[in-house]
Amino acid sequence: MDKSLEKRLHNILNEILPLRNTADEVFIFPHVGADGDALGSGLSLAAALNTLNIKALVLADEEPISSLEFLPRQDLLRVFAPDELEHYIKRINIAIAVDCHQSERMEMRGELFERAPIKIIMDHHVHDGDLGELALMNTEASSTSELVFDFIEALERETGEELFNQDLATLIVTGLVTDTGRFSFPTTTARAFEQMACLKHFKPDTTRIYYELYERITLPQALVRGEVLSRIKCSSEQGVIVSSVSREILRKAGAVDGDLETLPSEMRMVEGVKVAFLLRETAVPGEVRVNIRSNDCFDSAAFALRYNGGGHVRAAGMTLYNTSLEAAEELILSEAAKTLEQCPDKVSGEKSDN
Ligand SMILES: [Mn+2]
Repeated sequence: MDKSLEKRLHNILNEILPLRNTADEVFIFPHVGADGDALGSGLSLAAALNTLNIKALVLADEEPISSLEFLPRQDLLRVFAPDELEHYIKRINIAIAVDCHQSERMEMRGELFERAPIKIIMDHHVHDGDLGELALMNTEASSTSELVFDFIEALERETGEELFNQDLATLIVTGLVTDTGRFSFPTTTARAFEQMACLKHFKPDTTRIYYELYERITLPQALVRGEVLSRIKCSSEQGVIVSSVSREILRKAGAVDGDLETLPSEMRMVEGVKVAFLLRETAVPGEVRVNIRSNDCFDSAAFALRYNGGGHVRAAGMTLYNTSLEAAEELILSEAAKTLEQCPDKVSGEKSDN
C-alpha cells in the first residue's frame, strides 16, 4: 500500500477506534442495487467493528438480491425506509460509503449520508478530485472488499484482536470473486490472490459461494431457458442469433420477466455469434421488448438507438410497438445482419457489460 493510502487508513482508524465501548453508531452505506462487492465489503466491515464493540450496521436501499441471500451476518443489515430519516439522523455518528463515493449512488439514503457528522469513503471506482483525508480510494484495487480486507487487517494490528473468521472470509471472498469476474478480469490484482490464500485458512465454503453466485436457478428459470435455447434462429452467416418468448411460454414455465435476465448473455456465448437478441412479449398487446448482447463487432447501443432504445456498446435494449413476435424476429434478423455487414472489424469497449 502506498504512503498516502497508508496515511488515510490511519486517519480512518483514528476516527473509528475511539467509538469502542461507547453508544456511538457507525452506519455503512453500500450503493443502491448492492452487488456482491458492496454487500460483502459492507457486512464484513460491520462484523469486524462489532467484534471490537463498536456499534455498526449496514444500511441498504433494498433487500439483498436472491443470489446474495446466502450471505452471513445479515443480522447487521437494515433496509432503509424514507420515513426513518429523522430517526437515523439522531443516531448516526459516522457514515462509511462502501463501493461508492457519492450520495447520488445511495438514492433514498443520500441525504442521511450527507448529514452524518463524519463521512468516510472506501471505494475503488474512478473519481474526480480529492475526496478528503477520510477517503480510502484506490482505483487500482480490484474490489472494495480488497480494501476492506486491508482495513480489517490494520484493525487487527492496531487492537491485537482477532477479527477474521469464517463469516468474514465468506463475505470478502464473495466480494473478491464478484468484482474480479471469478479472477478472470485483467483488473484482478496479485493482492486479491494473496487475500484469497489468507482467507482460505478460515474455510469459506467456496463451492457454495460459486453455486449461489453463478449456478443456482429456479425450476421456472430452467424451463424457460430450455424454451429460449430451443427457439434460437441464426442469420445465414451465424453472426446474428435471435430467440423469443411469448407470454404463453412464460406462463407455462411459471416464470416472470426477470427470469430471462441472463439468457441473452448465454446466447451470445455461441461460437461465431457477434450479437444476440432476446425478444419477449410484454403485457401490452403488440409490444415486444428486445434485449441485446454483442461481442467485438457490433454496437448494441447504436442499434437500439435506431428504435429509440439505448444502453452500452455490448448490452442494450429497446421496445418495438404494433408488431408480433414473428414479425419482430424477422425484422431484427435482417436488420442486424445488414448492420453486421457494414461493421468495422472491432468496436471499442470492455468485453464485460457488468
Ligand atoms: Mn466494487
